[in-house]
Amino acid sequence: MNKKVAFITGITGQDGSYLAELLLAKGYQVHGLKRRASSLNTSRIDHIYQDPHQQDLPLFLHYGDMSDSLALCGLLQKIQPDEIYHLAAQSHVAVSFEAAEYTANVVALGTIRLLEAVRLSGLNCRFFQAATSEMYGKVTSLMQNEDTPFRPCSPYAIAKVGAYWTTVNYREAYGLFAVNGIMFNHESPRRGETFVTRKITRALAAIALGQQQCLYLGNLDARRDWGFAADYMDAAWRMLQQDTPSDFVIATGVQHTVREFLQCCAASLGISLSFSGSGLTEIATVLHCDPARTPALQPGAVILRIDPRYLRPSEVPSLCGDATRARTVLGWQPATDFTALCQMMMAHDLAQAKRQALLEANGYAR
Ligand code: NDP
Ligand code: GDR
Repeated sequence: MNKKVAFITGITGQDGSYLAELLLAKGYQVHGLKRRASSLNTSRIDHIYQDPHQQDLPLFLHYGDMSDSLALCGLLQKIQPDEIYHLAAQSHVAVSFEAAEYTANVVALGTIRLLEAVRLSGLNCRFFQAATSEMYGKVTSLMQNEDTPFRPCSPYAIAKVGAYWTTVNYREAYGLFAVNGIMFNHESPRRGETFVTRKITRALAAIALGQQQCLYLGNLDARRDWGFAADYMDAAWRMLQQDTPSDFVIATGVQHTVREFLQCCAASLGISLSFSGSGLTEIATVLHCDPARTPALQPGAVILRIDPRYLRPSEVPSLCGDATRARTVLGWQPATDFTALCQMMMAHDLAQAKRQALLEANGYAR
């Protein structure tokens, strides 16, 4: 039997790397869109990408950009995918306030470009769009499902609402198997370093080893529903295997504050924290720590302060997903809970920080 062919935009990102692994394990031929950068940007997939001169691996990378319709059309005609996973985006909410037009171009228009390329190529393929809980924005309901109205409050979220409705429109207007996965926050050791979870785990690792004194964050009260990225890519794949196309919320159904994420990660290093002050003066102080595990750290050390530069012009206060449909229709459920996620990310970043320290101590790194 011929291998199924998948095309992933955003393959070099967090989700793209997990999805590529999953599809290769299922026997797919995988093609990924990679944008040109002045330095290598494939670190998340280097472990699965091998020199095509050496080995016949079913993973192919193609240069292109979501701003380039002609390139997208040409690639689809060449690749002839059975399934498209559209993950490419300027995905940072805070950055979108500073790069609103660019974000709209890549996220909203980029999705139109890709769907038009599918339509004009006459392809009979299935299409997954990476929609987001950010579309709910300043929502008032405690939990959000597929019927909850959108109230976006950032350029990123507004662009994603456009991409969401474009996907629905191509399904209704042209009968395309096109679906939105409304994914709540999902993280991993491969998460971009400037998202709050990874920023916390990297900083705590450096603080534990005495390489950094203090971490600076913005809003600690924000509540998010955090899951593990690989679980969410499993849901994306399942969505494209259904008999009929429809949209699904993908979430754990459990929410925590940013403060709780920090506490949980610190606890996994044997550090307990005490929070005092409020608003911009809030700090976190080390209450207890284990000298055997974190010899550089002393009780009483202030390891967290607030920096107003990390506050957003408009914030999403609280999100928590109701993934009942995904559980019942897709048979999907997250395999990794909040504590396991914190421990996984913390262990990864501690090991990475130790490795770096060893290299530096032996003169092999800066
Ligand atoms: P990342 O930021 O890690 O990855 C984004 C990917 O898009 C990267 O491969 C990036 O390339 C690529 N990209 C960015 N701009 C362009 C462009 N102009 N042309 C082509 N490629 C581009 O995001 P995630 O993996 O975390 O998220 C994947 C998708 O899911 C995104 O659409 C995101 O908005 C959405 N999403 C994510 C959630 C999450 O919690 N992670 C939750 C809900 C939705 P490069 O590597 O070169 O930067
Ligand atoms: P989010 O993720 O905006 O939810 O978007 P992020 O990790 O950036 O922020 C989560 C919450 O933490 C608060 N916060 C900080 N955030 C960052 N980045 N840096 C800080 O220093 C900081 N301090 C507090 C934020 O204000 C926010 O409330 C992510 C992205 O992956 C999107 O692409 C995706 O669509 C959504 O998740 C679901």
